[in-house]
Amino acid sequence: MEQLKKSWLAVLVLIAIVFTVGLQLGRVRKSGRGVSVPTAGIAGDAMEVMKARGLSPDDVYGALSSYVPTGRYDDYLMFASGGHSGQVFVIGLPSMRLLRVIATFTPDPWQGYGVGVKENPFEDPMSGRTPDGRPVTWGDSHHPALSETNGDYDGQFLFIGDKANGRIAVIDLRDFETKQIIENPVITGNHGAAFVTPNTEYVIEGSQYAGPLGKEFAPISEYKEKYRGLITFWKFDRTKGRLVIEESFALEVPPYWQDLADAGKLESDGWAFVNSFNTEMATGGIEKGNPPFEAGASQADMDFLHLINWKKAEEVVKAGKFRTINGMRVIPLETSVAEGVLYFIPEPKSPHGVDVTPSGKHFVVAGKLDPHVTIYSIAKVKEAIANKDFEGKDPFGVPILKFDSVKIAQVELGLGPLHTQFDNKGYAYTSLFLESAVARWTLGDDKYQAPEKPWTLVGKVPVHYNVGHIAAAEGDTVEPDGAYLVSLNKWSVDRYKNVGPLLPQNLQLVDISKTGDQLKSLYDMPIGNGEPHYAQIIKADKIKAWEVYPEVGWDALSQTKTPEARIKGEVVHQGDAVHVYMTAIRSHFEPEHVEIEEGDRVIFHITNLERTLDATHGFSIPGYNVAASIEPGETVTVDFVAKRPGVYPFYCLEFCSALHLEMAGYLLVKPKGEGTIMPQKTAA
Ligand code: RUQ
Ligand code: CUA
Repeated sequence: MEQLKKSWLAVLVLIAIVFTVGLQLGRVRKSGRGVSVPTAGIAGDAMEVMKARGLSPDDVYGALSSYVPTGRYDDYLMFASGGHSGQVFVIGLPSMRLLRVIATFTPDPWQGYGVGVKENPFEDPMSGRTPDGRPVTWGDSHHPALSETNGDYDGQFLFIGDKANGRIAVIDLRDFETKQIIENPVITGNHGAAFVTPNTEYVIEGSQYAGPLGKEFAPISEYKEKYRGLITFWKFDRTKGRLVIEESFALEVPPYWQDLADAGKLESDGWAFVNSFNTEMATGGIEKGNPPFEAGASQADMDFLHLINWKKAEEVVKAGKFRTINGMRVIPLETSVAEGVLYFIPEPKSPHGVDVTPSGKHFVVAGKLDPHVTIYSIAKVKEAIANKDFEGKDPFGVPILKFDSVKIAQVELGLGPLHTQFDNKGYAYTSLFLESAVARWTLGDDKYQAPEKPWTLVGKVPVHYNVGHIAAAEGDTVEPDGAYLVSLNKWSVDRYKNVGPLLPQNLQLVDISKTGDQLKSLYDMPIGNGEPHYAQIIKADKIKAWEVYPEVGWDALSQTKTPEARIKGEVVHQGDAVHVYMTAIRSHFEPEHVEIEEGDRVIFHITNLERTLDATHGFSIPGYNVAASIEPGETVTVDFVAKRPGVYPFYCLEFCSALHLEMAGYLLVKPKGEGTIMPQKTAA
């Protein structure tokens, strides 16, 4: 009751604010723009709206806290993985508006991605191929990682892992386009990807399901001998914006089903942390009367957190102590042990997330089947390693640190803890999958100090339902922002009007700006696409995206001006190929007739001459599976052999002007041997 009274008081105050602001806006509008907007009685109207729509004080609080009026921008951008849609979603906060879907592992005709246009990574032979040589056209994107400088998001690049096919994609945040997809040549699949080291020296990719290295065959009866996990450190060349396999390396690890990863920072810089959850080395086979994986992999009380000294690993590679598998330098397991690159730390009960705190002093592990989170100290870890204070070795000879000598706290939170995030008030937040809640608890002796006593649970907020990851504003950096947290819920069940048996996921915005147990869920965002796993949230003003490409004739893949750009359309025959240098500007293509012969290879180089924000043109050739997006200043290439004669109207796909429908032309493919109709220029 007391609570209710307080809430109503809050609403009355809010309404008073709305009323005052409304009045002033009204005055400004009347005098400033000469538009008369009735303002009197806003408070009354707001009350009526509340009543008519049956809104509670909390609803109004949520609405007013997340609403971003037209023309105003969001404070944060959230990059969420799209699961097996293969894409990346860009969502504004606090409005929770979807601003962009970045085509990443899956073709998207709107973006001219994977549908006949050359300027995308599908063309690259390293990007992943089916056994018969075709590009792989989907992915299971899990963990996005923003590039970092000194442990802080720098807004330049985004990396994301494809769990299904063991690939990493690189997205350039100047134009929000995918520039590279690179497949791990040693192991199939990943999960602990992508996580970056504090200066984006490396992008970490941890495998999930063990397999024979080099993607070869070995019977499952030889699991212990032949199956392995792999932790890859992909070297990132920031100038080129590419991961470079020649400078990357990987560690062979036991077949323990490695899970999530995180990179150390500040005090733990130089270390990487990777969970595992099948140290039992269960091999399943329910149909043969064996325990299923879910039972076999949950036997032991402890699994092993993998602790990797990647700076040491760099030296080992420099000293040539590796073997090369399919072009990747791999440090053998026994070498990692001998050189002090790899250690194990016991971690309770099928752990899932491992997260490094803002100071880098601590790392937090959540055991799915344990109601606690366990907090370890990197100082204690270093001390234990220096003193060789081990409890023994695993079957592969890896030294195991003593749980009690490196753990500094355990906090009981509730059922099914998964992932942890941080704020700037000394709190940590952990998702509770089984409880459908997010728990807030206090860190001790970290960068910030909460008012409550360290290592205690201080509050929970229910979420709907089955939360996987959570993401807090700048929550993985050395300087988190607090303010907001988004709960990425797997199930939405009863939250929305049913639209059939395949339900949307539910992303919930939570206000974490106040202390103590004051956590408020503000807004529900259904996402009817893919399945967002993880997300990172960056301050919007750190992103400096281009409005139009820097110069007319820009090749978005190499991020340079291309010699294939023209400002006047022309057709040039060159050997067997017909080069069509085409321009696009409101509202025509030039040339509008393209006449070729059956069997000709035709290469369109289409340049959008526009310098106006948003003046994008499209280019489609129905029947030849071509859909291009040509953004202002961009040049794209479409290259195919015209095997089927006929008349193919091509047209602009974007509604670019009032005469957009007239922005069209004809591709005329004459049957072979019928002579030239239109005079065309021939290259010397
Ligand atoms: S994980 S299931 Cu990030 Cu919790 Cu992929
Ligand atoms: Cu250009 Cu429509």
